[in-house]
Amino acid sequence: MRKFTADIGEEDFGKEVELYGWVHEVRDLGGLVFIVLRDREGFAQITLPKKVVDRELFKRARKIRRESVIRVVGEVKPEEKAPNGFEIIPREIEVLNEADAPLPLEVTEKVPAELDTRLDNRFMDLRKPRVQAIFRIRHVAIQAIREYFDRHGFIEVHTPKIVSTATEGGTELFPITYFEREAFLNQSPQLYKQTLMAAGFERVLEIGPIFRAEEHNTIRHLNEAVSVDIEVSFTDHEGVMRYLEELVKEVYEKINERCERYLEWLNLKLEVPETPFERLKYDEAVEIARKKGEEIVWGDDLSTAALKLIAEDYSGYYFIVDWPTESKPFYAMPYEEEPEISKTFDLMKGWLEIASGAQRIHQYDLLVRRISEQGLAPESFGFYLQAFRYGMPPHAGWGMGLDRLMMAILGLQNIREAVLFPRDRQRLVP
Ligand code: ATP
Ligand code: AMO
Repeated sequence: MRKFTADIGEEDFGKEVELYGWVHEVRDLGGLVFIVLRDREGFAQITLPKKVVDRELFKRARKIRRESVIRVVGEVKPEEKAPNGFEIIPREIEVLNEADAPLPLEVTEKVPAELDTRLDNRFMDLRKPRVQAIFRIRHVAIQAIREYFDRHGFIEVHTPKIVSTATEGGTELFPITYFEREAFLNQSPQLYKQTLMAAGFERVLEIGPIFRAEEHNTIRHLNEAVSVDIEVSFTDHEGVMRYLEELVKEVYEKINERCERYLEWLNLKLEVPETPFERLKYDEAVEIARKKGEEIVWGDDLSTAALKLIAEDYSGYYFIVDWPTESKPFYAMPYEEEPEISKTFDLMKGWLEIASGAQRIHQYDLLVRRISEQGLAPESFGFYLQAFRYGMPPHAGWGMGLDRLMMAILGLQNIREAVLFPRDRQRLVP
């Protein structure tokens, strides 16, 4: 019977199983050959005592090159010294695809490799259980996000990724040629998810790529990232912050429930964060950084240096709320009684920004004014503005970088670790 290595247990002792996988290691002790087979769920020891197995098979087995793909049929025997307490005495080993030598990268991790070398040989790097684990956990995180929002009455949508305008400030756009016209890769589904509020969907979720022409090379910026976006009608910024903190907590819980093996491969124990997350006002955050010696002009975004100082006091998840209106995009709702600050928030984990969101302006006139005040041309927002003229409900929403969330949950040192094939200034392949 075909099995994954991890599914083999006591009930299989004395029975024959069929395994498919890669040759992780071959140890040749003369009269005894061990092949460590690796599949997507773990390892199995294939043991070939010269005196027991077929002679032809024994001769072939000791020559199989590492990372070749094999099929093994054999009997499961209890063996205390083998990983997981069993070994397979093979009746048959079929090489389905032989690997070349030398290998471009060590899957056994006996030799450490630079991140660049790993990313250059990503297919091979991804074979490492520790690296596989990241993506198995990322899968569960996405599952948890979908389940959470499905339960809360959201519908999942897909909006265009080829667009005609910027939404998050004009400097970080990738222009493309769209027949006779100039177009761009979308920075955020912002305008479309808001437009869907005018369409009456009330609660939407999108999980999709965003593109930003970030020039700098940092451990937290990608040029292509995956963003989890929501937009909700008849609520304010506080309403969507509650979804966000509850969601983050639930993602941790579901990972703990469903990813025991993968957390073990990463040598990680996840502590579920407590909700509600603390709300730190922008003004208070500025004060903390200033007291620690950082010069900050009120109204500016918080620099990485400032955020690192703030994170000395706030190491877990927390919100920075009530940002200066001028530091946030045009669609953010200013407080009525104090319009220089806005109903906005960033979700932080220590110094790392995970998400940002706001209550939105839903009044046409105010929106046009804010677009102009930010030095943008209302004419280029035609389809978007139109949606505000014929019945736009009050609404709020946020966007969360999925890659950043994974970085935060798994404690990864570089965002590229959370992405299969990362795109950065230097990297367009693989
Ligand atoms: P987003 O870009 O989605 O708003 P972010 O976390 O990428 O979120 P930025 O606005 O890009 O945040 O940057 C946050 C702060 O970090 C800003 O003050 C910015 O000047 C600073 N920053 C950005 N890139 C770098 C960099 N490469 N090195 C140091 N500081 C940086
Ligand atoms: P913002 O520009 O803050 O907000 O982006 C939302 C979240 O997306 C992630 N992110 C990135 N991740 C990796 N690499 C990047 N270059 C990158 N840029 C952004 C971050 C960030 O917090 N329209 C608003 C959201 C909203 O208000 O609904 C927006 O795009 O985790």
